[in-house]
Amino acid sequence: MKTVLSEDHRQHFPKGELYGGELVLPFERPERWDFIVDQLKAIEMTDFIAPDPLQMETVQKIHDAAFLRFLATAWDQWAEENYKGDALPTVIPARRMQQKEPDHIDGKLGYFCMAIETAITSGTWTAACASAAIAQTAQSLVSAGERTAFALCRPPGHHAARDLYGGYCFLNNAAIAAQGFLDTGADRVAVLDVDFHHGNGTQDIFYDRSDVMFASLHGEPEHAFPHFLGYSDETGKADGEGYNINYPMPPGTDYPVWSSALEEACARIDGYGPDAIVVSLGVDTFKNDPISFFKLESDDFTAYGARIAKLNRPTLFVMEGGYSINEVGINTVNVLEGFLNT
Ligand code: OKP
Ligand code: ZN
Repeated sequence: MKTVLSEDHRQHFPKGELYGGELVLPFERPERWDFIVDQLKAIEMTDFIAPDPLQMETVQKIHDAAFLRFLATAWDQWAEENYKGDALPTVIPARRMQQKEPDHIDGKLGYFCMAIETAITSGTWTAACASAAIAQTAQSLVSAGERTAFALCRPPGHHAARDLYGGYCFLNNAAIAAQGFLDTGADRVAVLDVDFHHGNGTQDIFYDRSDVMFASLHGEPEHAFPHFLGYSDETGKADGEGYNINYPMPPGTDYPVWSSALEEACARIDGYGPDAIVVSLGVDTFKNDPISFFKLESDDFTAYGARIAKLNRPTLFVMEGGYSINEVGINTVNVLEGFLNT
């Protein structure tokens, strides 16, 4: 199996994440990547390759032009203000306010965010583009006939919508990969999102489309980020009706419960008959994850990797979350091993 990766992810490392009223060391930090790479090296089942240059045409099918312009220029605009810290939003267009993109960077940050914990730094755009290029390159390997590939994306992507960043995400790597499959001849693509958090961005991007099915297992919005999407009655609209499937689950959910939801999701994906599957692979379902509330054990990751393999479709794994630093590598690689050994 090939793993696509780049050192450019280090360019995104905010000094702080807004959490519990403090700026704390970001949960989503470069060290996560090191633990995953170390574990990939230990299993000796993967070749490492660098991404090809980013193909912006595909990115432009997923994200709005104004949003891409904002991300590309946000840091420079912020720097002109001579603020002391990284770029964080302060004001958002809440209910009954105008939804118009302002000129001032303080307004733009709020206009384009879906959550305010995530800072933009001087290297954020470089890292986000590299992350998307990784997903594209790994997708093209699978489109060219590889059974699977691993896109070791960082920063993650599934909270990013057409015109929204936040929840540590800027460009929606999984959505860009799904679009890449369609542009390379696939008729139908399924995105299976196993990250603890609901993939609101991916859902929103494909909500009115039948060429991408989105299935997500996640913490109930009543209790878990992103709080404002991910209910089970969100089933898609227009052409997309019936192609969006959410499995919200309560605090304390363990593998017997989680895996029965996975079983249902797999049955739906099987019935859909996709030409390719994109797995939004977050391992923050782990019992010791510091910001999540599911109770999966490390061996459970191997088990569900094997279950995904039984779908027997070309499968791309795209890295999302996972914040229990010491186990993020083991749990991620367990999924890949479970898949490869099946
Ligand atoms: C990104 B990904 C919990 C705060 C949550 C943001 C979480 C972003 C998760 N008290 N803050 O889906 O792993
Ligand atoms: Zn997550």
